[in-house]
Amino acid sequence: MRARRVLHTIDTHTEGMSAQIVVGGVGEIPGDTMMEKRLHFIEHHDDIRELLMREPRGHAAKSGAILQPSPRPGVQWGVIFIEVTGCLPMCGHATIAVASALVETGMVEVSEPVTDISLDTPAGLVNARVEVLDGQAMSVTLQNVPSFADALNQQVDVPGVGVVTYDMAYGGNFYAIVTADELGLIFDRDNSAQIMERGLALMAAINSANPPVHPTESSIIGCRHVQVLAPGSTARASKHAMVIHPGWFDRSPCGTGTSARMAQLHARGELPLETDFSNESFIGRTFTGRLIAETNVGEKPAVVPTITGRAWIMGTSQVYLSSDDPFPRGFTL
Ligand code: PYC
Repeated sequence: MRARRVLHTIDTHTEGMSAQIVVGGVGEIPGDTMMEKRLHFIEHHDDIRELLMREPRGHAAKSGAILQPSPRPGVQWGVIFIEVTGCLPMCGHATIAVASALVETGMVEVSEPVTDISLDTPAGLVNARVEVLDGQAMSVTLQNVPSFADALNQQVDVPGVGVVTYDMAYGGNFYAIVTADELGLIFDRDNSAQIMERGLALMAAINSANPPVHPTESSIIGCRHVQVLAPGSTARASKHAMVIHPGWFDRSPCGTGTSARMAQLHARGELPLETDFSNESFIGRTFTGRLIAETNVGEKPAVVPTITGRAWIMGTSQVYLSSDDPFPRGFTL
């Protein structure tokens, strides 16, 4: 075997959702900000994402992150997020995984009972407060990027469903938030194929009729996540199925989706600051969210969310690409 590429990774999951964290083998990606690095990576190195996320090394719901030096002075690490979806501006479950892995492998200075890690993401600065016990990361609380309700009570005609009312909110990615009832869905894992199909149909309709655009970062555009709310969801405890482009469900409760949901509830006057909010994933795991401040993003009123969850290290890998491998960028079926 002759390796064309060798990547060193820490393999984790956050409440059931994979995050393969690349800690070596990529080199330094050019850019004066993490957003510039992300855009450079998308243009010049997307083959690395495809190699790891697609089959045969990845699968249809794989996710990960690439560690980089942060261009901001004093910030410990920069992160580029890689998913089957593409390179997200921010990913909460992967950030929880990164913070846990940095602590448990000694890649940051660890203090007990709490270690604070500053992380530079394409969407902005994130602080990860890790609760540490005997060297183990027991939970991580992220202070996420400012999040906002972009537009409430929007309507769009969804082929095969009819006119659907939804809210659009941002928590590091844009989320269309809709009830299962509104899409005519029975909320049940046995019905996941229909939830996926209608969620993707709503996403496509929104992107053709009224795609969201971030008010201060024009490269963050379009909706690739649909949060389908289960009946009985409230402003204190919500359950959802997260439909993600091009066709997978988040296994975790979704950090950026929880942030967007809290911003939506706050804009509706239903979730005050300093109040716990529990968000349950399609597989029954939860993150606890909390809004800690109000702010603005451009002209939009926004909130600062925190998200608490836990990740587990599953192993480490050396991922090889042989020089004669017929699938250097993997494949999808
Ligand atoms: O946790 O933010 C998140 C996330 C985004 C996509 C999958 N997970």
